[in-house]
Amino acid sequence: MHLVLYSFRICPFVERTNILLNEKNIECERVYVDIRNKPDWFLKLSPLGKVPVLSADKAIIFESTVINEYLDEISSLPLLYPNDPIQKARNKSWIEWGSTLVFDAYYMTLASNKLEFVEKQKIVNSKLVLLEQELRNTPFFNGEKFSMIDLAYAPLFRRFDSLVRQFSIDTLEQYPKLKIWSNHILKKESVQNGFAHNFDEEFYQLLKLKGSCLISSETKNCI
Ligand SMILES: N[C@@H](CCC(=O)N[C@@H](CS)C(=O)NCC(=O)O)C(=O)O
Repeated sequence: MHLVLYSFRICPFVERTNILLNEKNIECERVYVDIRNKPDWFLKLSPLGKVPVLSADKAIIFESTVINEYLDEISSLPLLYPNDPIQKARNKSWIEWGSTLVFDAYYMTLASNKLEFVEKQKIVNSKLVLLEQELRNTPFFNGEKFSMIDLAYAPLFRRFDSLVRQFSIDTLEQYPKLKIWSNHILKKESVQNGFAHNFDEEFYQLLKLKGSCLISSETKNCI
């Protein structure tokens, strides 16, 4: 099967699929798309005009969760969801929920002034409190085994990690179980190789481009 992943270098949803491809040792060609200036051929290919899009022998599949479930099913065992239907459904629920948190965190980092940053930070924190309650003191969400839900949260945790490294903002400071979870996820090779090799720099440039108060000199006191 010939797989092509239409990608963007710093997209959390593409990164989810990158990690799955690494975890399952699946070969896949990459085509990078300028999503700020989408070419016509891409708009014809992608029904939502978004990445990631997977072409599997020219069949087009979109939405990162759907792409990942498909790749999980066609690749070697073990499957990346728990077998138990209720656990599986709960994992899916929290993956969907996590997708909205990715956007909340993104809007927080793009805040153009301190007031806005604090407002968005409150939204993120209100969600992290809930997520912390879902965790046990295990390396991964379902226990010892890395699964789909762990890779789905990796891009969020990688961005939080970058905020610590570059701006000394520790979003997970008050959430010990989330910290344990994040550390275990980010330690994995399949995860590390799912991000651009210069991720921190790319993330910085994105914030700069978008006018984040974390970068602009006059509002360096954003936090
Ligand atoms: N729900 C989608 C979200 C994908 C998404 O938002 N991709 C962004 C890049 S990270 C995109 O392509 N944005 C272009 C646009 O919205 O016009 C998924 O999980 O695949």
